[in-house]
Amino acid sequence: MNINERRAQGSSPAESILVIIPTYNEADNVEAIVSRVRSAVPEAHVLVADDNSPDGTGKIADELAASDDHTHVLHRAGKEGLGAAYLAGFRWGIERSYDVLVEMDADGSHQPEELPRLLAALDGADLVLGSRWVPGGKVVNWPKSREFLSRGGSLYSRTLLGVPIKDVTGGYRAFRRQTLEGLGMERVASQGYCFQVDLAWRTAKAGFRVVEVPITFVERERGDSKMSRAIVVEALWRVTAWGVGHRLGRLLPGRR
Ligand SMILES: Nc1nc2c(ncn2[C@@H]2O[C@H](COP(=O)(O)OP(=O)(O)O)[C@@H](O)[C@H]2O)c(=O)[nH]1
Ligand SMILES: [Mg+2]
Repeated sequence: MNINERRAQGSSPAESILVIIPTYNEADNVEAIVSRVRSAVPEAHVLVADDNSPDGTGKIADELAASDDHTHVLHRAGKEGLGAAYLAGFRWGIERSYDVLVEMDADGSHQPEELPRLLAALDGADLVLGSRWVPGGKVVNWPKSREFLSRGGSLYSRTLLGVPIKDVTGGYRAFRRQTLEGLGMERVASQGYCFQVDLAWRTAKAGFRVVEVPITFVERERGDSKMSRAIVVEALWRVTAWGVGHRLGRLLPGRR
């Protein structure tokens, strides 16, 4: 029985949803993104996971939380990367027993208005990925260099790791809590954007159902991207090391 049938029967309460938004210097974006999420999916709760942004993002988030019982803030001591912020956000949400945990950027690239479609797809999936690289998926205003990096990064990871996912680096995702609980999150060390590859790969390897839903990714209009050479280098070496380990493990008898 799926969740809609259970709801129709009244045998289960509606699923509780937490949208986690990591922020570092997003003072120009945080208010708009929280308000768009709250309008698009009014029952969802929002957790802003801020790494003590020097531009005061955390303070703005506190003000939003003070006037809305569905908005929460997780203050972290300093900049530790996207991966660490999400892991802390997931722990916060799991402790409070949210059924669904969503990843979303603060800069408007992941449109909250598309969230209902991602959540609907969770009916037949354990992880739903908002995907730029499936039919119907798009990017708007992205420089060609970023598109090349993203498509290339997805193709490299997909081929090396053998994951059947077209957009394996994307960061607009909806996880069932049980999926996250089954991934061995305490062993995740990825800091930057290869965190997304890491989690998608773990999810597929654990045998969970992964579904890609086309999204329109819109490049940010305000604030700066945190993408850096160090992030690309980390992704490249980690994915390569995982891929080689994975392939050796399959070649050597007795090792799986
Ligand atoms: N808490 C936290 N958030 C981060 C960090 N790095 C990036 N983010 C957030 O992650 C999201 C995606 O980052 P962004 O710079 O837009 O990356 P891009 O879209 O790949 O250019 C944004 O909401 C950022 O504020 C970090 O070290 N800590
Ligand atoms: Mg961005």
